[in-house]
Amino acid sequence: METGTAFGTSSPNNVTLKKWVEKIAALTTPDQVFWCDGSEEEKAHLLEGAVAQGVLLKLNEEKLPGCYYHRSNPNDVARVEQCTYICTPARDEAGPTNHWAPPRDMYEKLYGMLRGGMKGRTMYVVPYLMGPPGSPLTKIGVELTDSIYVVLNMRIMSRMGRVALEQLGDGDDFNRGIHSVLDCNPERRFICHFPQDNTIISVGSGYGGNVLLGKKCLALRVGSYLGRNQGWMAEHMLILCVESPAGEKTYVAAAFPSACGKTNFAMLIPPDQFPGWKITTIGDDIAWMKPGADGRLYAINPEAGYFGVAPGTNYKSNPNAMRTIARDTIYTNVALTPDGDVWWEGKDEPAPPGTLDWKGQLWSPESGEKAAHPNSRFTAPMTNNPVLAPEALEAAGVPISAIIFGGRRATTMPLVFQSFNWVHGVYLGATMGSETTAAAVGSLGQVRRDPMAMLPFCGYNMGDYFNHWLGIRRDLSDPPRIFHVNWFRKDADDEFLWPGFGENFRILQWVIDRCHGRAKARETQIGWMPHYEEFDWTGIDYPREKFDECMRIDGNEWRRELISQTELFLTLHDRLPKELIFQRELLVSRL
Ligand code: GTP
Ligand code: SPV
Ligand code: MN
Repeated sequence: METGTAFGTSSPNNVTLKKWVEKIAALTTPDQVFWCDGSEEEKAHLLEGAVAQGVLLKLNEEKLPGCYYHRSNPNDVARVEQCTYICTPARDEAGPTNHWAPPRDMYEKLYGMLRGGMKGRTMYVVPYLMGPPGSPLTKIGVELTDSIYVVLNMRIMSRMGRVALEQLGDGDDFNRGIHSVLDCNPERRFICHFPQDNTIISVGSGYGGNVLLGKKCLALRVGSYLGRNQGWMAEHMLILCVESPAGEKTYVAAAFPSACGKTNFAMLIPPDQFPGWKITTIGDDIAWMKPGADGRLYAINPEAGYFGVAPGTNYKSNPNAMRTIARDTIYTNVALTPDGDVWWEGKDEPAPPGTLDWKGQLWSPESGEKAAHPNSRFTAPMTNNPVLAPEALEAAGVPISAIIFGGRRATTMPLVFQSFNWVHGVYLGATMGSETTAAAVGSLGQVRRDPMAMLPFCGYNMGDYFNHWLGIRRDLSDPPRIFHVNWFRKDADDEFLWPGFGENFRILQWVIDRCHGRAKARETQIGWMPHYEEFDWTGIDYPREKFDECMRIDGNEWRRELISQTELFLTLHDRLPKELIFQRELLVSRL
């Protein structure tokens, strides 16, 4: 084995880590092993290499300083839930909502595929932290990968390099992640988790959530398993801070399924009619939460960057995201303009002639195809965000006052309502439904149950997960209030009934006012709901009739909703907490 460059040659003294890296190198037989330190010099070196290999294309330095462009294999553009496994000794531990395989069998199969799999390539050793350095919630991971694209993305999405090795010291408590693109064959694509071993193995993909192992694999699937055992929660949630003109800060976490508005909500700009109000971002995708000594629920964002949906992002819908991705960003599967700029459906200006689509083909609006893949993404450091909350960088975490659940629902679900209490709120999360999106391979626009937006991400039995949610309440003397929202309800003409984006601030304001005991609500069959008068409607033409339509509880729609919820409960019957069955009965009798 050679170490052909001055970069990447210095390995740390940690014996456990070194032995494991040697073992995997012996299995995968890369041409060289490259130890990442996370430095600026190393970044420049890696970028140069990625461009030379054609993995990345340098974008227009004047328009997009420090930005790069990547096209993935067209067969590899989203998460693959059917190839994602939770490998626990007993099938029951993974539960009916996860794919399962016995660890022994899966290790054997994966090691077989990995044998010699990195021949001719470099194996990068990527040490990283999920969470701010020094936070008691922070976890250490090491990802071994043969993808330079993964290294450069992990560098943005996590605290990568020396900082992680320093926190590890001579310890052996780190997540072991192995990733190889192999030949990027969908038939040989597996994303496997071994929660008991704190190990992840991902083969056959080079895309986002399948391969940035700190994100969905560690921070959610393995994280949720660790959290259950250690008394904390790993959730698919954004975290934001609402600051009032008087300087009052309220922290809110919200779980919306993939491509259902977390990044947008986390960076929201209040409408002009609310001067002095400010939203700052703590996180846009993942929250780790733990009850504090004061009985409140504290949250950190384990990530350091945003891997966000490009289509639909523009200076009107999300100006803060546009500013965040104006520099030092990697773009994946968007369209490329002739002057080295990027484009996607729903960007501010139309695409200039000569634009190439995400597959590299000459594109025009008449082609009838999308120029950018619907799941095309940007990877940007969170420190680029003009409204980054300073708390995002601090180890202590923020006390959460409200948890919001929300799905993408054309019907049934009103714009906003509040749960009666914690158990009812857990029921709202547990029974959440949402239409499927391009974030995962499969059919689009089908309503499915996606409990707490965690269906693809819960690393153990979903029934036990609900129990964990209920149990956390015991450590909270001041629990967050729980709400449900739906920005996506449609009218008979298939138009959204609610303008969404920045206007969501109006809803958020009612939510925080409820938390502080300042806003009124009426009791309905499904929860507490606001009156039209509760909102400040200045600056927006939103008549009462439209609001009523958006808030309507339709008996027939709720009948279907209950049947669909019951199907999930039947699937989970043997571990479903009785509290949730009672909640269902109460709802039926109220309806
Ligand atoms: P993941 O990164 O996949 O977990 O997604 P996310 O939840 O962060 O979703 P994101 O904020 O990126 O939004 C996904 C899509 O929904 C984008 O195309 C947005 O433009 C659109 N969207 C976000 N918020 C709203 C809203 O309030 N109303 C409407 N109609 N669309 C929205
Ligand atoms: C999601 O699908 O929820 C994402 C994108 O946040 S990925 O990291 O690809 O899973
Ligand atoms: Mn996500």
